[in-house]
Amino acid sequence: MPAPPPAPPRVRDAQFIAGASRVEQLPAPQHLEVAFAGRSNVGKSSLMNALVERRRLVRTSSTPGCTRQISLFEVTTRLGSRLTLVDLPGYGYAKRSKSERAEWAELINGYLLKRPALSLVVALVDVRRGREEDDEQLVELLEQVPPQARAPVGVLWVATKLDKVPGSGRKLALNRLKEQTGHPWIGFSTELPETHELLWRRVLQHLELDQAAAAPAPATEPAP
Ligand SMILES: Nc1nc2c(ncn2[C@@H]2O[C@H](COP(=O)(O)OP(=O)(O)OP(=O)(O)O)[C@@H](O)[C@H]2O)c(=O)[nH]1
Ligand SMILES: [Mg+2]
Repeated sequence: MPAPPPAPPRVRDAQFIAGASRVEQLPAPQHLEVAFAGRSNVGKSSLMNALVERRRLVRTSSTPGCTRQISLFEVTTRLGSRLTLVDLPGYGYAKRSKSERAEWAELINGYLLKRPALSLVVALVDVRRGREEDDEQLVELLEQVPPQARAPVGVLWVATKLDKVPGSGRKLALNRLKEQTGHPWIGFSTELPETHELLWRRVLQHLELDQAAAAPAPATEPAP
């Protein structure tokens, strides 16, 4: 049977806007922001490249601790909506000096707690490791923001590197994570394009962007 045709590209344009090693250096927000958070090496930067359909827009590395700054990328979807994707340094990388880890924690926490345009955190966990203590701390951190300070920030949990689990075990692995944590998971792999589409859909749904085109056409009134 012939393979189904590839999905049309989601992204019209994606550009690097700014990088900052201190929250105060970030430019004022232009659009709703979606931040990618998770342990070092979990695949945040790679996932962003896959989402924006550019191989090397965001720097990645097989060595943990690659991303040291907060980087903002402006994305224009095929339907013309704009949003900002935010690459965060990874947490939990033990081989850094104590002061460096403290600096990163301040940077990540400062961004997550204070950025008014932050609308959604995509929280990444390696499908083979599951949710660990650092990841729990991320949830606790997001709960610290007083509700009156800004609109509530959504969290999407994503299990990365799904290609490392054999095809037959993928659904089971995601179900196991759901049982352990009590919330649903989206599986993702840079190697499995079908997983990119589902994540895009969830992100855009949360931001209420590009929804008109996705909704079924309204039933027309019969002519009198
Ligand atoms: N097999 C496989 N490898 C992946 C996938 N995603 C990322 N990787 C690899 O995992 C390593 C880390 O990827 P990055 O995207 O740099 O990870 P990161 O979370 O941004 O890491 P830090 O910047 O250190 O926080 C790289 O060697 C990637 O090629 C995936 O879906 N499947
Ligand atoms: Mg990175």
